Amino acid sequence: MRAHCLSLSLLAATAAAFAPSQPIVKVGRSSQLQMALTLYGSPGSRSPLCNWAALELKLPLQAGDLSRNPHPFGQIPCLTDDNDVLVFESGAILNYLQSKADKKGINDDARSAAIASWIAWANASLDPICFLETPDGKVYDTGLKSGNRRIDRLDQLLSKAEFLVPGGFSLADVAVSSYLLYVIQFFPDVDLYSKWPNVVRYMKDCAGRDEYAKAFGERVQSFCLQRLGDMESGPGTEKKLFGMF
Ligand SMILES: N[C@@H](CCC(=O)N[C@@H](CS)C(=O)NCC(=O)O)C(=O)O
Repeated sequence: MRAHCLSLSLLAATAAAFAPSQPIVKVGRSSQLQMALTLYGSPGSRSPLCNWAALELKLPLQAGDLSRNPHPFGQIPCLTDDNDVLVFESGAILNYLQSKADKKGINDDARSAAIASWIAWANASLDPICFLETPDGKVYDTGLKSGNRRIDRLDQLLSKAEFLVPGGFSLADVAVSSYLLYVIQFFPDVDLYSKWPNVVRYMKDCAGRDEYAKAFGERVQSFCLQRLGDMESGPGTEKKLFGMF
């Protein structure tokens, strides 16, 4: 998802159907000085993954007024903090939130380095595998319908560990699982289980978290868990995308 936006692509209808029914965070007054973490984003885009990260780290986020989005290219998500901090690119936002949390807690360089590496991998390597684009940036398919040696390796790693970084769930998992979970929302017929059962187990563990539901909405969570469960049960048990609404 480098240049494209899930909500603005040919998948717009699907994204809208999955938008959380409740606002995730309180909308800040645009005239106020932004003295807190402020996220410019919208449901149906990739910005909920930043909400998910903040919820996991227990960092309060307020929603910014999109008409004042300071992103240099006018994109979302974009984050500001304490007036003079501006962060754009979802991966950079996750890293910034992690660094805020690290300042408050026990700092573990090895864990922070691993988290930053997985966040970069999700954006630079996993995204182009998950979302195949036309030259003008429209998503037309997912690379997860066929075999992929990177995902084979991911599956192998997840056969030996519950989450990506030793020490438990982290923003590495927010970054990586968000992309994988977007794939099944936008391409619900894709079967991941026959090739990558450990990845499917991992996706279920990530999507099952309360913070995932708070960020993406309970309907998204239920759909993902149902779809992943269907994959495990075998072909022919798939639910139609809108069957649950
Ligand atoms: N690589 C960027 C991609 C940002 C992006 O493509 N955002 C989309 C929404 S998901 C957007 O703002 N599209 C409108 C535009 O590009 O003008 C990131 O990870 O933050």
